[in-house]
Amino acid sequence: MLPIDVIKGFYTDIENYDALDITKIESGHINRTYEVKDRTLAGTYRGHYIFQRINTSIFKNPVGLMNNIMLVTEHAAASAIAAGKDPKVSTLTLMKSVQDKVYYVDSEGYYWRCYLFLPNSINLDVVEVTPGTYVQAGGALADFQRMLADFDASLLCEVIPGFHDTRNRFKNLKKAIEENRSGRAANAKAEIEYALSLEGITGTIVDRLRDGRLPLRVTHNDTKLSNIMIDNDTHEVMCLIDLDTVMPGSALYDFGDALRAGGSSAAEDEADLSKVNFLELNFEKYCEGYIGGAKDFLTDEELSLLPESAAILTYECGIRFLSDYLDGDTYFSTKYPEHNLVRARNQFKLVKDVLGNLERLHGIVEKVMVKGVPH
Ligand code: GN1
Ligand code: MG
Repeated sequence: MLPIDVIKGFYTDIENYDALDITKIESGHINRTYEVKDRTLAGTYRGHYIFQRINTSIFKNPVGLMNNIMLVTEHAAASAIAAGKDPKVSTLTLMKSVQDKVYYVDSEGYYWRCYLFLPNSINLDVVEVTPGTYVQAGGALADFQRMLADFDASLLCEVIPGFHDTRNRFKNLKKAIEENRSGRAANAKAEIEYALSLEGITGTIVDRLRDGRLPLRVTHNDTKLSNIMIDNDTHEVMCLIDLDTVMPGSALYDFGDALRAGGSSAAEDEADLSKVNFLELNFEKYCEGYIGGAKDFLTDEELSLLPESAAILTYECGIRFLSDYLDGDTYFSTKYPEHNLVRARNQFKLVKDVLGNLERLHGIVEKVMVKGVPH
């Protein structure tokens, strides 16, 4: 339920509280989301908003999280204006509350926020997914990073500390193996052995971030297709949504994670590994969109590690699934007992594909760099 005092808690242009259309949006798994349309007495729509209740059992610092979103959306809006674009479609717009914040705390202590609804928008994954979709997805990430390229990422708090610290994720895996809390380690011998054999890749990104070879940037951390909004008529990309996990980090986190999901021929929990392959065509298309939009601000070091990042981020997710399997499924929700092990195997299959094809993938990056990308 969306309490009326929450709606009244924000400075919107809603006048007609008795005739609101309120729809619960079921697609997100973490926050509670409502779409709110305000009708005039004549029945036409005026205000259109998204209200969300922040899940504070996952996001334990809602004030820091909202401060991150406020800083990032304000900066992105200013960049859009400077580039002659409409800020209201280039980024999300937060409404201020009567508590003089970008959030409202209700009488039960819940944190709420309100965004302007992106006009005439739909999610990128609701239209038919084609190779061109990956050009668009890569372009959306490039736009996001470009708008924030001159933003001081150290101003942001780490919403989930060490989220992509692959070395730390590896340490957690070793701990999970030693403790074997679920008693399932014997079922996962091959996966454990494979995971441990790749310790060498765990420092590739984080070590370079720490010693300054890679720049600290704003990362989105959830660049799946359903978090990219497009115009319902033109199908042109508008912007990325779901800014909860915006944090300081490496551009390679977002590129690698996007390919983890978007480069695969199957869902991340497909158990039949013969169906799980890394698709070079998707990699190439994503590179066209991403490099096309980002090559003027990406460093040579970042460009040189794009293929590796796909392997590292996929590996990292794989060891998180494996650790959770060994811990007894305490983090990711599962539908059957071996679900996390199946996911880990699936991710490791992709890692093998990427590591076995690094040279070809580097060739694709070079080809895209040289060819340039039609816009
Ligand atoms: C989680 O909840 P969802 O699907 O957006 C996880 C990601 C993983 C993903 C794997 C905050 O994302 O890091 O890549 O599952 N998000 C968090 O399915 O842990
Ligand atoms: Mg998310």
